[in-house]
Amino acid sequence: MPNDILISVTGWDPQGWKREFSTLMHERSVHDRVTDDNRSEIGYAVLWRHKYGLLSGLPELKALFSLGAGVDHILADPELPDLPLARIVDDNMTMRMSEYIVWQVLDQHRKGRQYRAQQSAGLWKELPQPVASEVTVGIMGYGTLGSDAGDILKRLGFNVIGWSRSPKQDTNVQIYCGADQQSEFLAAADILVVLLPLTPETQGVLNHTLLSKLKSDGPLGKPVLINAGRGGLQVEADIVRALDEGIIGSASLDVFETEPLPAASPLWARDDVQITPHAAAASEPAALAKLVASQIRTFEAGGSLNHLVDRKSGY
Ligand code: NDP
Ligand code: OXD
Repeated sequence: MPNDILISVTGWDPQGWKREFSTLMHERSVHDRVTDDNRSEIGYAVLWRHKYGLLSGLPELKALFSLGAGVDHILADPELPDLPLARIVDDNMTMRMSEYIVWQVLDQHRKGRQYRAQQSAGLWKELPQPVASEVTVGIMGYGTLGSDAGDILKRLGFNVIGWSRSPKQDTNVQIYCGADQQSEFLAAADILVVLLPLTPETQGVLNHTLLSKLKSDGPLGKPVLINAGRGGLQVEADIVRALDEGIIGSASLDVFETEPLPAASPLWARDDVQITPHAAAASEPAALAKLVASQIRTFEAGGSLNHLVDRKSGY
């Protein structure tokens, strides 16, 4: 039965992934391109921003794997075959994302930007500092990544709340749910952390109207935005406007409407915006190839794939 693996990635070097899969699954071939010779041998496709249309010409394809937690880059393929699609849920990735979120929350909370500016100016001046328990971190998208970051922030003493699509029973934080409770959630948040997937429902959700609903008189002064979900969630012109109008005080952005962020973007020059190049939680071949290889082995033994994407909801 055809069971070769196709690795189709853009923006990343495929060789590290090819090496890992070749070592873990040495009984089969691993390809980084489709040729007339291998087209009918490919059983599985491992994807990160693959070339759209590529998968529709593979007659023996049985399952698709995203090399990231997000799958918007796969679902946007207009010729995507109707096959099971699994995404990454892995401790290595979760830990990396929680590191990023905790780093940004603490930097914003402890006034890192202001102290760095003071150091540049040779200024010795203590700034007022609320204790963490006075600050509410609202996490939009309380799934795998959001809930792990939430747990750690809670242990650091922050008041954590979450927003998700469906209600949650067994969380140790207050969860607001759906459009009905969004305004109440936003009005309670001093720091808004965004870890939503990009779906038709969430596209452009971080706009001026939403940012205007954040708590305006919290212990940090102005509210803070941290987005590590997807660039398509945010309207960058609205973020710039909200910063200029003092609706938000600063932003940490890891993801952008267009990546790499174009040189002409007004975000680059702002000292109230902290930019990282979609680096919050890198996909590490050594860790994640193991997960995908074990999923393939389970699938071939007749078991079910974990972390399957629901195409209807888009995540
Ligand atoms: P999950 O699917 O585990 O969690 C997604 C959360 O978002 C869930 O709580 C879900 O609600 C909620 N959600 C989805 N749609 C809506 C909606 N319309 N309204 C309200 N809540 C909604 O995903 P992960 O936590 O694993 O990953 C989240 C995203 O993080 C990825 O999709 C990806 O885009 C991004 N990411 C970014 C990285 C980076 O380096 N910058 C790295 C890894 C991921 P419910 O619980 O009810 O389903
Ligand atoms: C992901 C990402 O979705 O790195 O995993 O953005």
